[in-house]
Amino acid sequence: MKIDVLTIFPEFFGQVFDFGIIRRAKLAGIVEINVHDIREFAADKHRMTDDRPFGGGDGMVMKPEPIFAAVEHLTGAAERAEYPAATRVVMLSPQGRPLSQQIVRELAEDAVQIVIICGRYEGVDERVNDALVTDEISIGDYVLSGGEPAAVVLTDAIVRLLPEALGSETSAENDSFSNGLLDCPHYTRPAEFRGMKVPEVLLSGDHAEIEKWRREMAMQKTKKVRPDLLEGENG
Ligand code: 9D3
Repeated sequence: MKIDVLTIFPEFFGQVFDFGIIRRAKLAGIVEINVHDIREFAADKHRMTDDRPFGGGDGMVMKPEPIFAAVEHLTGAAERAEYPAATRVVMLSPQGRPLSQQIVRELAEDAVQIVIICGRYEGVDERVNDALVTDEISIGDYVLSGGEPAAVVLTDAIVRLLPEALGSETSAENDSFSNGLLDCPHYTRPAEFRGMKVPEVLLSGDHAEIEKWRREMAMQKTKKVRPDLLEGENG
């Protein structure tokens, strides 16, 4: 898979994709991640990426031309209708569909190339959404200063699902949300720490009882903090 991030703050990403599973996936050739400065695609002499909103109002709007030029350069197609098969262009914005593990799974399974556009200012010229974007996504109901942190979240969630990215040490099938429940608590040595004891059942060696306990704890935790997960199809 190829992931291309479009941003006016390329330095923001620094070494953020150079650790853990993402680093390993890159080294194994499972994913290629490139960050591009939208300014590099601005044709005017001041390399302007934003301008004042038609109709008035506060703040600035990201101009369409540099984003169209960047997406065309990266996908080889001028508009959504002409993208190569399995190309997705994601707009990260507060107006998007809330990100879920289902959306992450779909992108990880279907996409060969994902272009991620990080918005800034008050917004992006709507013609970008109309002609280029295949998926407009929000990462939740809180206000960020731009799409960059969301691009890190989305990239991380996708890459770890790519076949062979996780390796043998762990499995995406055991994740919270893939079974619709939050995870159970975990313990390691020492068996007693500052008077706090590890639950007896985990020391018992009775694997059937341990499984039962873990399922019960996961259910209790989910009921308490995420009852919405038990109320239907959410992941
Ligand atoms: C004035 C109205 N605001 C829209 C709700 C303006 C505005 C706030 C924040 C415009 C852009 C932003 C920057 N946020 C993102 O680009 C963003 C975001 C977010 O703020 N929350 C959750 N997910 C995302 S994905 C991109």
